[in-house]
Amino acid sequence: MAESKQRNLVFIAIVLVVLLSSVLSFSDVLTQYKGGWADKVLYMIMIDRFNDGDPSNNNQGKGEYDPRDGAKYSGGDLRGIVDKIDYIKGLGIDGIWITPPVANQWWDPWVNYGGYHGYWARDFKKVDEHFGTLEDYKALANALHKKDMKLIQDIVVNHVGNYFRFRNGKFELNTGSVPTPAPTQYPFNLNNYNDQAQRDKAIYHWTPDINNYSDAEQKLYYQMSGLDDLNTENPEVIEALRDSYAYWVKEVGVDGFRVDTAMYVQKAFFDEFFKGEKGIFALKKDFIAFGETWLSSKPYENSSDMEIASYFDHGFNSMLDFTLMEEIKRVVKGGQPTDFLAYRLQTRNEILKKGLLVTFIDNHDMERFGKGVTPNITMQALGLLLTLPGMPVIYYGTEQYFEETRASMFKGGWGSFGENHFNEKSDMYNFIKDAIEFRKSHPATRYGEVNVILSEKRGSGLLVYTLKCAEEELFIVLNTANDPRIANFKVNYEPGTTLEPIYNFVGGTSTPIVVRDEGYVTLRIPSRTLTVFKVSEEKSELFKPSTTVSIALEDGEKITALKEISGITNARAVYVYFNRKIESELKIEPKDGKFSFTIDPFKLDPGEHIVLIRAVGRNVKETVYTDEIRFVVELEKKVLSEVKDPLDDDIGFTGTYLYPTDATFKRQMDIVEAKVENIGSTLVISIKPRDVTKSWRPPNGFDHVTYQIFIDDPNREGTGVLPLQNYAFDNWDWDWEIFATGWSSAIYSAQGATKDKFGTQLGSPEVFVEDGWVKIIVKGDWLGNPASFSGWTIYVTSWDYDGIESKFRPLQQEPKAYIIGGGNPTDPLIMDDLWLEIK
Ligand SMILES: [Ca+2]
Ligand SMILES: [Ca+2]
Ligand SMILES: [Ca+2]
Ligand SMILES: [Ca+2]
Repeated sequence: MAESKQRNLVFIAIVLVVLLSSVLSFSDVLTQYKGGWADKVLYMIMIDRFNDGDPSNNNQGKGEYDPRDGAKYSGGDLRGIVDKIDYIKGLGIDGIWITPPVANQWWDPWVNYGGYHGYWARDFKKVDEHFGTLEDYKALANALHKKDMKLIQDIVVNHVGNYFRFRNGKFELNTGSVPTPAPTQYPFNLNNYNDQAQRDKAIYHWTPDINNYSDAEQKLYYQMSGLDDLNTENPEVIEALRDSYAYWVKEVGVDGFRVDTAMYVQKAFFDEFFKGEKGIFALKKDFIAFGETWLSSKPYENSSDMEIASYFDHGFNSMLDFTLMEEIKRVVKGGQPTDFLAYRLQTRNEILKKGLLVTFIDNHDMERFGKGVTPNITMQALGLLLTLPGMPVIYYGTEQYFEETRASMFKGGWGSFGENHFNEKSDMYNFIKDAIEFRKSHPATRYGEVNVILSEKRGSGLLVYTLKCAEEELFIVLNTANDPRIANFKVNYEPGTTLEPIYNFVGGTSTPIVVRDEGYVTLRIPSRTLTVFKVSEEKSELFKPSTTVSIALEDGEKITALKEISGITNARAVYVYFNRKIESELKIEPKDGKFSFTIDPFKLDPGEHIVLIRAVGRNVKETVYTDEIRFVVELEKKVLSEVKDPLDDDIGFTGTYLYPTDATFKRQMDIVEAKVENIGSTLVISIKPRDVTKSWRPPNGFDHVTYQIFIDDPNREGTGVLPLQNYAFDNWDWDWEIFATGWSSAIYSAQGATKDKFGTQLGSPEVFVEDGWVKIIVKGDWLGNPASFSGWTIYVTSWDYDGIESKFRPLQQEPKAYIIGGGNPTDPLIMDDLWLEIK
């Protein structure tokens, strides 16, 4: 009786919150999370790779354990986590998210891979033998709770391991599966389609593997990567899953779930699973459930953001923020326009009103953010994450500069190089610790609404925004470029207001900003920094300079040819800046109050550019600026070279190479045709592959081929070595390398390139598919804005890249599911190639 009354009250409270949230401001809505999950920072742990607290459980004697092999168990366990709670807590972490601890399929002979990661269940209600016992799990929960920390369990409801398949329409059982040929828990053990009684129970969807991820029907009801798809519409399955997972809440005291592969299960399932009297939420107060829906939105597009948010209407009270992760990667790591991030942050303002977003920069299923970049870039991304609303998650090993996605923290595990990595003195550990401390003392980082003031439409550079909540307003300045920037713009503060820098995440500026007449501020920001400013109570006296300056250029003017710009000033010296780059500074001494300079559009990329003039009078105090004036460069696209390539030559230099045997491989690596065009100093490289496939949902629109493209400017000295491809030229050298896959892209200069290492990353070119062509846009800024491409050569090669392992697919004598055959490991990793020569 009392309980149902309480429930009614809860119901009324929820209705009120829903009603109010339509009229409440953003920060009012977010402030409701106060004291709850929005105040927390999590740490994600892959149990097998974190710490080994009990070596006796490592080897279960079925050939499934081998720390030298990344596909097998390494020995980490639940007790190992207990031993390292102080290390985790020391970072300022409030809770951990662990990969599934449940009993798994240890080895799948069909794919030659192990279930050490926990996502291939054998029994949802039992702790895996490698990770310990139920008592160990309870001990972990207790140890965490004693330190006021939370425990989030990763759960899977879409599938178990891979115990059956349909091949060419024929049903097969995975009889060689280790340790058992089928799940051991009822009713999931009823997986034999050939047994009429089991077939009729319909515990599974009796369907083939997904081969098209854009088919909504396949996504829900087919087998994802061969993993046996549960019939999540069957009430018996729903009940068994609810019972299995309720067990961990009741028995162990788990505080929340992260739900794997949520978008492969129909949404109505989660209504039943979480809500209602028998639902998971009824078991524990303040329970959190966040879903994994790995979707990415294109720049300036929010359909995936909205799709993720739609799960708030189906049981989830929080969701993983995949679109923010992708955007941070594109902008901070990839050097793409900060305006992309500006758009995403403003989209999030709306979504955060509906539910909590769980934020991250990488996880166990993707290349680590820090892979291949200098630590200050990772720090910038983390600084951003830790000053934005949402619940941040730090993936284990980030604090120790890990680059390998699933490397081990403990010396006995795979990828550890025989060392323990629990170093509380590492700079990154302390960086994260300080950043979390800053977050906890500044409510605007947790409940602040983002208001973007300035962003960069051309590429990397400045992003300026405020974060405002009831208690405070912060002013954030980010520079994602590798060079210092200057900007002059209007803000919404009274003249004389001072903005004090209160935190520098990666060595920013310590100079306060004073708002000048008419609300203008000028920023000079070092490369790769993030600085937080706060409005100071004190007002500064303003000096009124008598300097004047103006130029004869209309805002928005089109420029199609060399153009001289004239100006008038009473200053001693004027300084011209293009596109907010301090390094572009051009100093001019005016004569008789006049000056002029030239704009050369051929040295600029097409599109919008900015020019800013600083004029200095008798002394520095007498400094004034023009407004930032925009002009638009318009140039025609010209074909520089085009070449047709033979069919069937995707066989390597030896003529013997064979594609991997997995069914998703077609003839993607056979290049049919290629061309290169220029628009001013920007190059557009187009490649036509024989087959364009999208078997694994690649955001760039193609998979199972990666292009390594080498560009030579004959006036520069580069290198003849092709990194990681077992090949070197002795009579030709390249200056830039483009790496392009369906998931990622990079441009490297030859500087620092060796046979084992890419050169220096300059950015991330835009890559997309159009009418069967893979197109790559190489900005002129990266190539030093050459006035002509005459005499340049481009060498195009194809191979395939494994994004999870972050390496080129290996070459061996025998082809395997994901291994290229017909060669030796030391032969060149080049399937097909061609040359583009520019006259
Ligand atoms: Ca162990
Ligand atoms: Ca499914
Ligand atoms: Ca299967
Ligand atoms: Ca070819």
